[in-house]
Amino acid sequence: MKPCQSDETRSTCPYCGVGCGVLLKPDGQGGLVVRGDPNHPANFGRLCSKGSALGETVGLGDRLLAPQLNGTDTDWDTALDLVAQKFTDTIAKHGPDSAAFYVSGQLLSEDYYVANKLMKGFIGSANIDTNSRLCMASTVAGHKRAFGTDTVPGTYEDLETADQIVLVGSNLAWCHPVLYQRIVAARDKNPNLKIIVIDPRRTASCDLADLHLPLRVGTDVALFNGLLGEISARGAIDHQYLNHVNGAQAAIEAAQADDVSVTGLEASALTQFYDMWIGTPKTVTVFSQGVNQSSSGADKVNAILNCHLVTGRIGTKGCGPFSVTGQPNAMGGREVGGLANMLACHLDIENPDHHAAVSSFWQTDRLSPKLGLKAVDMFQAVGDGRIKALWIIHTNPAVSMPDADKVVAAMKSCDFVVVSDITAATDTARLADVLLPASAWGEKDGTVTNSDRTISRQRAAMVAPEQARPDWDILADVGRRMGDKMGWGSAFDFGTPADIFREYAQMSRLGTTFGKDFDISALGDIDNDAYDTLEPQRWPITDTRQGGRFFADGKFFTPDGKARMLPLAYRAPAAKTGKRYPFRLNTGRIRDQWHTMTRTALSSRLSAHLAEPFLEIHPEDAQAMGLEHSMLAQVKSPVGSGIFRALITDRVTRGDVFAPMHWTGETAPCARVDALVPPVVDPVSGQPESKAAVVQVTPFQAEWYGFAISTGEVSPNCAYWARAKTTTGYRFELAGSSAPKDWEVEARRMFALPDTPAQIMIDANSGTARLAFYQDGVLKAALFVSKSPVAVMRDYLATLPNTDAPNAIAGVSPADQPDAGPVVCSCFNVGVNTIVAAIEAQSLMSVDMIGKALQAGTNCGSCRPELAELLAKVRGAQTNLKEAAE
Ligand SMILES: Nc1nc2c(c(=O)[nH]1)N[C@H]1C(S)=C(S)[C@@H](COP(=O)(O)OP(=O)(O)OC[C@H]3O[C@@H](n4cnc5c(=O)[nH]c(N)nc54)[C@H](O)[C@@H]3O)O[C@H]1N2
Ligand SMILES: Nc1nc2c(c(=O)[nH]1)N[C@H]1C(S)=C(S)[C@@H](COP(=O)(O)OP(=O)(O)OC[C@H]3O[C@@H](n4cnc5c(=O)[nH]c(N)nc54)[C@H](O)[C@@H]3O)O[C@H]1N2
Ligand code: SF4
Ligand SMILES: [Mo]
Repeated sequence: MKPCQSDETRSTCPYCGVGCGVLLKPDGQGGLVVRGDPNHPANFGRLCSKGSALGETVGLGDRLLAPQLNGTDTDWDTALDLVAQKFTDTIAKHGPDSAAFYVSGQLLSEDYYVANKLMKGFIGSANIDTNSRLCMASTVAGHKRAFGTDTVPGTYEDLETADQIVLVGSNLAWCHPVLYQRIVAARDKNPNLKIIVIDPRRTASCDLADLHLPLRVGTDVALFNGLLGEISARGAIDHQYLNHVNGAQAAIEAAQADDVSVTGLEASALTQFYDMWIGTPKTVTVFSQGVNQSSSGADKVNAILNCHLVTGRIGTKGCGPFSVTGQPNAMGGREVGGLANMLACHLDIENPDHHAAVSSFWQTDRLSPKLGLKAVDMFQAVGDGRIKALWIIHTNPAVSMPDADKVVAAMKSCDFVVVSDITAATDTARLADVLLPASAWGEKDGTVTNSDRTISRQRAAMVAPEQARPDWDILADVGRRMGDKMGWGSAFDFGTPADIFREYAQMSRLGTTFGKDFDISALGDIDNDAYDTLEPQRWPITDTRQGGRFFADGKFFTPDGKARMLPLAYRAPAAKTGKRYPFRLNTGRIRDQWHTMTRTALSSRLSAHLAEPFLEIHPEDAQAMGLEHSMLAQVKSPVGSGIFRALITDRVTRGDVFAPMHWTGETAPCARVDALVPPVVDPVSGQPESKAAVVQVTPFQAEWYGFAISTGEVSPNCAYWARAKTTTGYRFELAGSSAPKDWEVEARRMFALPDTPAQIMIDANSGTARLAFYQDGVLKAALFVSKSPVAVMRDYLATLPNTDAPNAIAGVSPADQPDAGPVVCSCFNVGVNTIVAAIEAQSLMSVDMIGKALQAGTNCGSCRPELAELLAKVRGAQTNLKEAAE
């Protein structure tokens, strides 16, 4: 692989916490050519499907290009004077705690630092919380309880040097794909590397698994208590290491008193798990949202840490607990103090010495003395009027917060809502009084910290369009405008991200002063050139220490320097299933979309993988309610409702259903999953229980189903619709509970094509309608309607707009043009039908053979687990992964 060329910019991928290095080159047409950075220690040149498609998501089509006041463009002075004035007036009248910032683990550390300094240090309230509350808070709490600090002990190399990797509540193949690829490569070298997946669902990550434990949702504490009891019973305790640990006896007794049968796992599977875990010293336990997003999330984390502490398996090569971060700067946010219950640099708000030191460092007498409101409480306070001025930056809470409809209502009722985003087309941005145009990833400079504490530079490869400005710059400007009147404007005199980074790095020296581990003070005097060329490096970065692992030496950051094991007992998820709500709703991610899809949905390649929101449901559950393949499922919970395409699969167990979190008011308003999730939180971490709502599922009684393609905007008016980008425009799935009187009138309205010539076939008796609209001889839009789920060749039809397509109305491809089917390999655009046909015709026997025949899976590798499943399916094994897209 070629190293960075002179015309390329070295930066970091803006998606997941793997933190891959990317090399960027403008393509001259407003896009970017993106490749993996062969010299970056996170990915060594690899990228996943989302990273590879970054270049397709930087266009200006949807960009917000000027500040807006109540939906009308304005200039920066007007917008920011108003923001500063409103926040100043609000805190003068109602006190600092009437203001709040809700920010994001996708902010750069420099953005985050300024937001935190402004709110905690000068507005004087700790009401700054972040979407990391929905993501990492349970891990932060668990780490602090066990280690006295929020620190990931190990490094990515541990995944390659381990003899066993246990994935707990982590779908690494889809959510941290480059780490998954590193594991695949490690296993090729070391066939003895064992993989265990602990997840109620059979996910793509099970492709590699030697053992899959489909435990009941929420029962991880019981499982790891079972393991701890067994470690003790088998005499596998590391007594020497226990000299550095408190609480072992009590933790073991509590574990022995717990009941592992709540996991629903068979005794033989449990024994196999115990044998494998206890018998393999070099074990890394990777955990993610199946652990964190739970009302017992912090306990789940500590249950895992207990097992590593009691065996001394921590901080050595190939060994340790490993919380993988979700967002690109989730870790940086924790370092900078982005959460409402911490100060910057791992210092504590309520510790008077820390408070005094930070006050002195920032030269402020306004530093908040108490904790602020955590995300769920914050939006409740917005709803009941305690918070009157709210600034939301780089996150979309109208979609991603639990009880999302109530969050929307809270924002609507709030006196003053500011939103900073790169687009106005989000559910949250639509609720803003003031909307501020932020520079996007490809235009921003700063630093991020990934899952293994490596700090990397993001560097701008493009110029920010029109009036867009970096988040740190907007925040600092408001800080100066407020401070000029209140006497602290100079605290925000930052000219560049390097100025902020220097101040932050200097501040981190306080960490060492107070016996904390986070310290990057060796970078405190970094000059602008050195900041520009900063190489990825793992903290701590001090005069005496660079990177490395933590805790093998038995030194912890608790008052007595010892780690703590905690006595834990299983607690069931807060909501109970019963007659009214018999199903448990699990939620999470898909391979090719990022969260609320404001960027990934701009790529037609990424949108072709799973083009529609879905509900995974077990075949027997579906059959019992008469729900058939391709029908829609109506889902109701105690707080909301939704409609999803039924995906009937034994990937989920009976009684569980799973839906992705990605769809929004913009892309499928009926399938916003967080409208169904109640605002229940973990009592220790405040993290919402996003994966364990209870719901009722029934077949949605559709009077008609539709499929549409269009080059332009479409305005559906029906109970269910879902939109996906195509190379030629959009495709829509539609369904309604009552049919319009006249399909031609409705189609012309929907496509805004009042006079365009059309081919029309309507059969009132059978309830079918087909309409294709042509302008100047090319297809502009088409609609296919039927009483049952529409059977047309969707992926073929999606390619037709803007061509002459004389037979579009047939809905099927001519015999000489086969339908490729839903995309599996998004790098080379290879569809499921093409792959199945090749496997059959060419007797392909391996994923590599598929690669040789079709290129599929040979670039980013993200689709390799699905190729393996397809292969198994065609070869007769019982798998059905691609049903999601069929
Ligand atoms: N493609 C893609 N990748 C992403 C993201 C994205 O939006 N798209 N987002 C990034 C972010 S911010 C995050 S936080 C990470 C999340 O990464 P992951 O945590 O890997 O992703 P999820 O799909 O949310 O959840 C993982 C699994 O937890 C399982 N689970 C649910 N309940 C339980 C339980 O009680 N116990 C156990 N053991 N498992 C359970 C689910 O079935 C699911 O398969 O992904 C990051 N990477
Ligand atoms: N049910 C359920 N709910 C969940 C989860 C789940 O698994 N299940 N997962 C939770 C987790 S782990 C997470 S991390 C959250 C994620 O949820 P969110 O943070 O709400 O999702 P994003 O789509 O990443 O929102 C980022 C927003 O920032 C905007 N943006 C992009 N670039 C910039 C920029 O440079 N500056 C600014 N100012 N804005 C920018 C984007 O357009 C977008 O609107 O969702 C949480 N919600
Ligand atoms: S694994 Fe994919 S999404 Fe995550 S940082 Fe790397 S390229 Fe980006
Ligand atoms: Mo996350």
